[in-house]
Formats: sequence, structure tokens, C-alpha cells
Amino acid sequence: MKISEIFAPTLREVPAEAEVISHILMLRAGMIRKAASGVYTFLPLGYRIIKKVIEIVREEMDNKGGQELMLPIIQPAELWMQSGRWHVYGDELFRLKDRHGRDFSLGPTHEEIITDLVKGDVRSYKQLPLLLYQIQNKYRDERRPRFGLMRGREFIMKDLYSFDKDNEGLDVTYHKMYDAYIRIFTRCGLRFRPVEADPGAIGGSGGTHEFMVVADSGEAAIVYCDTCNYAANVEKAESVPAPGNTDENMKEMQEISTPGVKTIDEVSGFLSIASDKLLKTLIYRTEAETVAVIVRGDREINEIKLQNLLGSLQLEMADERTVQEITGAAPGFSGPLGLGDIRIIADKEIMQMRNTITGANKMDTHMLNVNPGRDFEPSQSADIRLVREGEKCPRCQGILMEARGIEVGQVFKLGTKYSEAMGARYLDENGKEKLMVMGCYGIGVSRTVAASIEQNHDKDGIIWPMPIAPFHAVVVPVSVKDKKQLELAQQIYKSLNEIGVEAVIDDRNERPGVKFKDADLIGFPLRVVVGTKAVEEGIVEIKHRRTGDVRNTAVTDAALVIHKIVADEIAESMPIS
Ligand code: 9G3
Repeated sequence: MKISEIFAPTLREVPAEAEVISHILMLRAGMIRKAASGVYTFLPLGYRIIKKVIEIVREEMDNKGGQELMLPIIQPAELWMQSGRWHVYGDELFRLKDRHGRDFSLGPTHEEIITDLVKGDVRSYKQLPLLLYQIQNKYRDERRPRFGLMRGREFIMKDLYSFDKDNEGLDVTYHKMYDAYIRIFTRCGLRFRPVEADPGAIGGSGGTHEFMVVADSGEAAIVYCDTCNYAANVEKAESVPAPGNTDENMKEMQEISTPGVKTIDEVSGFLSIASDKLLKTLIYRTEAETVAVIVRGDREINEIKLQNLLGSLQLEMADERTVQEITGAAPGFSGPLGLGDIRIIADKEIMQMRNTITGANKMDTHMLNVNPGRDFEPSQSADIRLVREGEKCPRCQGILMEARGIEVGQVFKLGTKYSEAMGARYLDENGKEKLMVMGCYGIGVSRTVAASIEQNHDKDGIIWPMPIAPFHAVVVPVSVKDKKQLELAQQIYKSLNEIGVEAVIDDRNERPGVKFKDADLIGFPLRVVVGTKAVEEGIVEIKHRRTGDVRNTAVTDAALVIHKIVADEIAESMPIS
């Protein structure tokens, strides 16, 4: 391909709305353009990268026995009613009506459609396990589409659904997919981590992992152990209760006046007592009840854990009026004493604390020496708090570290949630009817491309890992007006493509500086400069985008040298075995 003919309109200016580097660089490099909020066109260069990632994904899915199919994007509401999810997803689900007024959605994911398909056509245990996947656009009407490809309303996903006879079968399939994901993201040249995660609204039988690309721009917070391989999304990360101070004698409770002293920090400062000696009491409301939730003063409540514990669809902090009603005081003076018959949920480390300080449920007043177990009894004691960097690992003696990540993949054990709701059964070896046991496994293809840029760029532009680069090399004649230079460049360009290197030639009548800038911006892994030295001495310069290494090679060897670099780097990206 000639650069003069590629439809890749590069931009010198940084688009104002682009917040993250992947978005900025893909716009500047002429790889994507916005069509609507959260909706993007892939231009030819951008689409080549997408296709590279898709091919890697496809190879690894096929290798694990996945069969590719194509499910419809338009999905009838009835199937979503059967699963009970038509009303769960609210505004995030793109909804449309046909001319007869029937309801449909634009597929945000395909559990319903595929379960309905398999239910209709799979009867026998002999047909299981069955692994079906597709690579297709998905639609989610995000409240705040942003970060370019990272959180779009239309995006490309690989979604595989597995159907097994039983939980043991699901475990095997899950492990296969987990392994395939490690191979895929390794081959894409990403630094990533599989982390334990919370299954969220999709529900199911348990296990789920997210594959996180480590990047500061990531929206997800993860913790990982500095010693063992424990890693988890903070939403999921298990806390280790602090040992507390159970050796202390319980002292007599005492009321103390704290005028206008409300927050943990204010109370701690006012009394000159560390915040880890305080109890933080917050009032929450669900669709069904009001509860008091207690954590140590210096801790934060993990609302995901709390919501899972309560089994509620909605969860929010109570408003001022409710707090006043329940506690008898304004927010800031809540405590666990005398709350009547509302449930008190305490974090599990609370019972190890002695002589704590709490709100008195009375204006401008706190209580000293409140002892859990003696002065109040929680209805339930559970892990409901957020874990922070520096805390103990729940699996070993190590210390947890914090990082940010971009979620590029997720694997879920669904169990029988969908097969039960939709009636997907098979006949086992004894002719007995059983529910299929399902899993689902997603990869955000367009997000993977964006995540790769977040990890692979410098001040000049993108630095593509060889396996997903839109082209492996760009051949740059320094001056196209010099016939001999152009000819040599064309020769090398032609040889490259003949031996399977994906090369472009920058045949534009531009200053070399302009061409070099564009080459760096687009991120070709290799650049071959054909200048006067090529004409006079038969020497070209090969520059490696990532390392900056420059080497001179005979014109006659150039294509083979480049071929070897490309082949070596693709081979190196392959995981062992
Ligand atoms: C919806 C809407 C948004 C959603 C979902 C449904 C997320 C939804 C979770 C999944 C789970 C797996 C298959 C591939 C692997 C991941 N956002 N999820 O189910 F209706 Cl609007 O998509 N699906």
C-alpha cells in the first residue's frame, strides 16, 4: 500500500474532547473517527489492527474447540422477559420497536439468544460440551460514553458461551478459556493480570475472573499480593480483619459533648484519638429495608459486598430525613446504640474492638467506651469493607499492592441461571432430563486495541507490538523526486510484500521530517529509510520504533533482515506450549 493512497487522515492537533492517550492517538493517527457519542468508525488502519486482534482471538478459541457462529444483533424482548432481564437493565439496554409495535433490543450480550438456540437444538448428553462463539458489535447505552474505544456505546466483543453436562464439565471448560485468554493477551503484547472479580448483576454459580491490562488510565482498581499470586478487583478483594484490642478491659460507657463535631476526622481531632478507635455508622436504604452499617472509623464500606450480602437490587445511603427518623439525630452523630429493630450489619473486624467511640444518636453528642457484644449486638457480622494497599493478603503473609486496570476480558461461571430460566435441558446417559451448565467468556476487542495503546506509546505516538501492528514496516524514500531513491525504495517495498512482510511505502512528496513524524505517530514497528546513502553506497537505515535502535543494511539484504525481525518478534510473543 502507498501512504499517498491510504485513507488515514492524520491530525496535528490534539482533539479537545479526547481525555486518554489511546483516544487522542487513534484520532490523530487517522485510525478512528467519531460518528456519534460513543460510536466510532474504524478507518482502514484502525480496522487492520482490529482484524489482527480478531485473528488471534479466533485462533485461540478454535484451538480450544470453540465453534464460530453469528447471532443476531436484533433480539426479541420475549427472550429477555424469560430470563427476567428486560426490566433489570433499564436505560442501558438499547430498545426498539418494529412496525408492529413489538419490542426488541440491540444485543448488549447474547446469553438469552444463545440459550434459546441451544435449548431448541441440543437434546442429548452426546452433544455436550458445546462451545459457541462470535465476534460482533455489541450495544450498550452507557450513561457516560468516554475514553474513545474504552467505553463506547457500540463496541466489538468476542463472546463465547459454553454448555456442559455438569459442574465438573464447566470447570474444565472454564479452565480452557482462562488458559486461552492468557495466550491471547500475551500474544497481543499486553502486560495484564487475571483478577478475581464480583459477578455482579449477571449472577450465576460463582467463579469469575477479569483480565486487567495494567494502566494508570484504567477505570478499575485492583489489588495484588507482593508475594503470592492473589489478585482481585477491589470490589471483590477479601479483607483480613485487624486483630483489634481484645486484651483491653471494657470500660464504662460515657456520653461526651461534641458540638458541631461530625466527621470521623473531626471527632478524631477533637478527642485526639486515632480514627481506628472509632466506629463509623452509616444508614443505608434498599428497596426493602433500612439498615445500619458499621465499619472501623478509618475504613470504607464496600457497597458491592454490602449489596450482595443484603441481596438487594438497589442500595443507597439514606437521606438526612431518614437518618434523623432512624437515629433521632442529624447525620454525623449516628451510632449502633438504641436503633430499635432495624438490622445492624457490622464489618467482621468490629467484634475484635474494645472501648470504641461512636455517635450517640443524639445531636452534638458521642459515646466513649462502646463495646460491641456488650453494648450492642450486630444482626450480622461480615466482610463489608474496602481493602486498601498495604493491608495483609488474604491468602498468605504478603502485603497487598494497588494498581489500576483496564478490563479487557472476563470469564464467568453461569451455572444453571439461564438454562433454568429458559428451560435448556438435555437427556443424560440414563435418559434423565438435566439442566445444562453454562459459562460465558467475553473479550472486548476494540477495548483491547485501546488498552494496547495505553501501554505502548511515547511522546511521538503509538508503538505497536509486532503481532497487532497495522503494518510491520514503512519504507521511506527521503526524496521521491530522486528517481533512484524512489526506485530502490519501491524495490525493497515490493520484496517485503513478496516475502510476507506487511509493508507500506511513503511515496508522498513531503519533507522527510513530516514522513518520520507520521511514521512515529502511526507506530509502524520498523522504518526503512532510503536516502542518498542508498543510491551512493547501497546502504539503507532500519530503525526500530520501540528500542530506537538504528542499523545500516545493504539494500540487497534489507527485505530479509526485516523479515527476520518481524518473524522473531511474532515468535517471541507466542506463549510457551
Ligand atoms: C445488558 C446490558 C449491559 C450488560 C449486560 C446486559 C454487562 C450484561 C454482563 C455480561 C457478561 C458476559 C457474555 C460475554 C462475557 C461477559 N452489561 N453484562 O449481561 F442488558 Cl444493557 O455481558 N456476557
